[in-house]
Amino acid sequence: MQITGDYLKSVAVGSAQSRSGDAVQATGAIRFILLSQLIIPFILLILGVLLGLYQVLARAGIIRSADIFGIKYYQGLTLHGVINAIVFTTFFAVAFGNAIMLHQLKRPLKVGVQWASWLLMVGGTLMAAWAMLTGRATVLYTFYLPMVAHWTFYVGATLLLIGSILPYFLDWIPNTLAWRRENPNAKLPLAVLGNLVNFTMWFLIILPLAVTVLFQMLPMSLGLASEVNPLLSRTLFWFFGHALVYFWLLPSYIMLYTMLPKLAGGKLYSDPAARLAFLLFLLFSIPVGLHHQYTEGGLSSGWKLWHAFLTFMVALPSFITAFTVAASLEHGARQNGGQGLFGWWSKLPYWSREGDKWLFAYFISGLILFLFGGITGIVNASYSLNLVVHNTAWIVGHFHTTVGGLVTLSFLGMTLYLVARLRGVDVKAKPFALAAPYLWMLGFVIFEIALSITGLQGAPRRSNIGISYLDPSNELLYRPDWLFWSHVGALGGALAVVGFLSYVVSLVGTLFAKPVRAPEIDFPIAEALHDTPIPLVVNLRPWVTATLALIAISYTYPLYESMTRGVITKVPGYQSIESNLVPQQTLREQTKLP
Ligand code: HAS
Repeated sequence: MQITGDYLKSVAVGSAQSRSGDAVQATGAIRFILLSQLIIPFILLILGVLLGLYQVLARAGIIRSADIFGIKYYQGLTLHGVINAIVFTTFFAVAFGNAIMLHQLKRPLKVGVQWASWLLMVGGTLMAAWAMLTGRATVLYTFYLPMVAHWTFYVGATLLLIGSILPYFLDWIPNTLAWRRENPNAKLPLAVLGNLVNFTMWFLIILPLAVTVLFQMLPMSLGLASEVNPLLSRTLFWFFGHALVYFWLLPSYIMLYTMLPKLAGGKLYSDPAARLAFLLFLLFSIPVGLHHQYTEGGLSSGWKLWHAFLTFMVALPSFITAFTVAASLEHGARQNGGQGLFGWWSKLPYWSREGDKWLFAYFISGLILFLFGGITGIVNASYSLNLVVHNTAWIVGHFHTTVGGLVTLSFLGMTLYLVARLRGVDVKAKPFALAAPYLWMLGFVIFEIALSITGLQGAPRRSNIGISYLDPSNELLYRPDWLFWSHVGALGGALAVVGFLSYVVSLVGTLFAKPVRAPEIDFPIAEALHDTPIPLVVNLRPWVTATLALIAISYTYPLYESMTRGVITKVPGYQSIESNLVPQQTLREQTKLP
């Protein structure tokens, strides 16, 4: 079927199963929009990744200059976090969502909607990028108050988020309803269910963020308000901020459930288990935000404990995923001739260059990193253990094996895959494409171990410790015991960057290769081994109702407490970076022994 920029009538096809694997051709405006939704964030990601290298070298005390190419430490940290964790992920989730809906439902996307979404996202990103690059927004990617940025940062972020939700309301929901009318007895394709769950959650969490941005951050930045309640801002931010991590994760889970089993040579072990995992994410992803605020005064411990309990519940769908994915891998490996208790591990296509099998390397490397990310996440979630690791380098290790691990690797792999399909070319420089995820994984395993150790030793996060605790000339603060592992962490970070550069070689080669076939969208969708229909996981509606109820139960009182017990702070409004910076020399002098 050809999907052009114009509206096309859908084709009647038998069932959801028979659709999977059918390619749709992509041309015109939709092809341009999809390709640019993948390429624009990738270009920004190059800057984001290089600034990550700067962070790790600066923190280890290997670079001690006040800035690099004019970019100062917190400015670089903000760019690194916002580009990698917000811009790259959001653009990818929309592009991938569009491609999945097109491919699975075989219904066209509306060109007007897609252009509106594109313009808002690109325009918003440019505004926020201007604020960050000119030093007017050094508020980090967790931009809650009382830190203040220039108003363009907030407006830019708002436009990006509005643009990202438009396709959900104006394309995907109408297309799903139309598909449902045509196929009243068919099961919604699994990838479509995962995508709809993800963007339903996305919509629900954008709302609390919008409240703090529109009613607290913007008025403060513009100097229209002179007082603010930072506790309320943080509670609203984390209402958004934890589910945000599952907004990053679910596109990866869609790939793990629907594509990885086929690449491994087998079938998805259980379709109902996969559906249950997605629906449990909807239920438990949002009412857990207080686990970021365990140490925050003003919120009572009973509610923090409730959120801690729900945080353990949100780990459940990942445990289900670990089991289902492992079983699917085993099934695939045994189809390839694998035998014995562990002997089948050798029959997986770790290094295969055949067809699309190179993509397997991205998923398996991501899964191995996610084992570390999952374990450290469980530690973070524990109310008492969190006191040991909160605000330390440990947390940085955790999120570089989750969002920086499975999420980034699967997004990079799928970007390369889709760019090749949408351009009608074969993936170029496959050995580089294959080496990239393994180098990245090895780098971040080393990085994770090193940062976990320095975190347990007490090394803080969000701090340029290279010019304080790791500066031997600083008699008061110097911590030689942090030095070794900080350098090991820098080595890990550098190795991951080498992996990324290897990926860049393949992506750029693919981007400029001569087309050999018509552009298309196709995915290696696996069939399910166990596919018994279970009514509990077929209908979204009861899950959405239960989700809303659980959010209301979990957030009504904490929000009331934040409003009534939060300390109201006087604020001067936005001030330029120069007036806020403590010169490096002054910092050194302030911390010298008399
Ligand atoms: Fe987290 C902080 C708890 C998952 C991201 N998290 C963060 C921050 C980020 C982040 C960015 O409770 C920092 C925010 C900031 O800047 O302040 N997190 C959890 C828990 C989970 C979890 C319980 N986090 C994620 C994911 C993220 C992410 C996913 C990004 C995508 N996190 C926390 C807490 C904090 C936190 C506290 C606040 C800490 C503080 O004090 O500030 C769980 O969802 C994790 C469940 C995962 C598993 C792993 C399952 C394993 C699988 C792999 C199987 C492998 C196979 C391969 C099959 C249970 C699926 C085997 C094959 C072979 C060949 C071996």
